Amino acid sequence: MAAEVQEEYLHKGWFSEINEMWPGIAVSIGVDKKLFSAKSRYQQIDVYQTRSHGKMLVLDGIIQLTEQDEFAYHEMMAHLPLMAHPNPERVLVIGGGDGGILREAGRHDTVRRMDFCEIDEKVIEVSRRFFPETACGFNDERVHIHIEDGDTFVNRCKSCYDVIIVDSSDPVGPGEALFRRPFYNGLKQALAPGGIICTQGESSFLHPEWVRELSQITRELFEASAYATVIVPTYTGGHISICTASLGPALTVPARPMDKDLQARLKYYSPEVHKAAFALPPFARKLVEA
Ligand code: SPD
Repeated sequence: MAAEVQEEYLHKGWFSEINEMWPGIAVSIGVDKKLFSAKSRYQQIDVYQTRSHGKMLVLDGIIQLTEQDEFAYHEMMAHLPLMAHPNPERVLVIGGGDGGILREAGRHDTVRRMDFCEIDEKVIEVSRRFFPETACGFNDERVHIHIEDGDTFVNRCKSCYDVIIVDSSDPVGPGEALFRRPFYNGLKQALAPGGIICTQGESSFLHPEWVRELSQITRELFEASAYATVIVPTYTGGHISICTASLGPALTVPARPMDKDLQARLKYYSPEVHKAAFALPPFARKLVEA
């Protein structure tokens, strides 16, 4: 039914993110045409030319990024953990075949190696073709690509990384295992002393159950954990949460000053935004403390 309604809207020039994950609510974006559509081994991949937000990447009917506002999500997912670490050298990025997190992580001079693990090679290929300004992250010579399930990859690593960033899709389809306790155990083991993880944490408005679950898991496993929020107008709800946890001190404030040249290139992250992002309204604070 949802697919039929979605098709009907498409004929009228609107992509509508109708999905059982957020019943009764949907973001709609005006589209000029579908630029690409294919089914990979794992998921349906579509690229649209929107009327107002540049090109848009959609996986299994869910918006992953638009060229106009992807910077907000990618900057916060990368710079929150990297700035909370005093000297991040070894970074692992799981998921996010568009390369946006790699682009942002690569802006840090301290970073010496970035391992990148993505289950669906096709997403990388499509992103390189249609989103060169996001996928430029793959051109960094510090990046080592592993086409593999993140859960399996992480279980082979022991004390390897200063920062691990999990840019997953939603907990339906290939991303589901990345929201479960065994995966977080694996992340913990893969961290070097003082290491930090940062994962896509859904929304306190739309998915309180996932926020509660991830908060409980990270609180039990790590020394410190905290939830942040980033505004992303083209995600349903207009925002998304970021789950962070550390084997070291609290990560709600930057651990070092930000390089001035780096700050000048950013559009969303700043040390002030870092601190503010962790301030939660009471209903959300209750969820993360439950
Ligand atoms: N509800 C959408 C969640 C998408 C999270 N991943 C985005 C991938 C961008 N690199």
